[in-house]
Amino acid sequence: MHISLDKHLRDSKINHDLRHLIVKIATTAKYIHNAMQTGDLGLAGTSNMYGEAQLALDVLSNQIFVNELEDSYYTTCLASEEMEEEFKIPPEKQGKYAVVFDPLDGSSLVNANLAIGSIFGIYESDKIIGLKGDLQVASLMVVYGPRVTLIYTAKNGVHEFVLNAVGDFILSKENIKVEKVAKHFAPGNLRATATEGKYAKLVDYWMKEKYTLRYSGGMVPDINHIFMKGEGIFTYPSYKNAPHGKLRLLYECAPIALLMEQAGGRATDGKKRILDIMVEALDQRTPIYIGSEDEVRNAEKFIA
Ligand code: P6P
Repeated sequence: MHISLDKHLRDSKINHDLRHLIVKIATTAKYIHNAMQTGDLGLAGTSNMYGEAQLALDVLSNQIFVNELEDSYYTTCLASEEMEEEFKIPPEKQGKYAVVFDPLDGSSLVNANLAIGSIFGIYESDKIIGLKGDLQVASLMVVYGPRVTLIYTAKNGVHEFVLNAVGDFILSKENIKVEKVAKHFAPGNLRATATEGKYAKLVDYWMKEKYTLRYSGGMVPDINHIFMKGEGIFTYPSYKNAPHGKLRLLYECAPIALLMEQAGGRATDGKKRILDIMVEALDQRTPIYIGSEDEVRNAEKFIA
């Protein structure tokens, strides 16, 4: 018997509002997927037949998520990689949850027809600055690939759902674990090996040990590969041009770190747990080493 996302959330005794919020995000992701299939893949500034300014897909995706989350009546405030400021929900529409998201991570890969994704973190809060990833009550990512899949945790383990032909997300993999010895590696920011000798040694180790490279340039599909294989390591280090790395703590690293820890993996900035890092700014960046626990600890020794 097929288990829908809503039924899985009910069976996990997830409270009414959080359950509806997660289902709302999943439903909205279907609109984004549709826009990706049919929408303008160009840059903002083009116009459609009505002469309306056409939105780049990531701007359009952000707009769709903001509208749907505001009208869900479950949110207090929103923050997105596509917005400079927090979006405060009007009092009459206020709920309990702050939602932070990257509406379309890796959107630059769309015109190469590579897989991309959406990432969400959910906090029971009416503000965002001062939070830590550990305080997330749930996080999820949607992978727009040959199949559209959604992976979520509400601190009840990690579970994957696949979008079926009639538009329902159906349970496809329950209690995902990342506990096997890593054989795959996803070394982001290889340009840093030119100046960061410790990172160069780490990458060299993986190559000498004949790890299999799996890196697409999209964090969501690259992390999804680790969940699906049950092993692997994804890294994106800092370097002189980006002393805090490239990836965002709030919108990318913290939601994905919660998923990885719930699956038994590890996620750090090379020293500190990602989920322990205080959010001091919306666009705060962090280096990230994430995946099979032993592999991440091994990587930490190289870059210490
Ligand atoms: P680079 C996509 O732009 C992104 O934010 C992540 O999805 C991805 O892991 C990373 O940047 C890729 O960065 O430097 O390899 O292009």
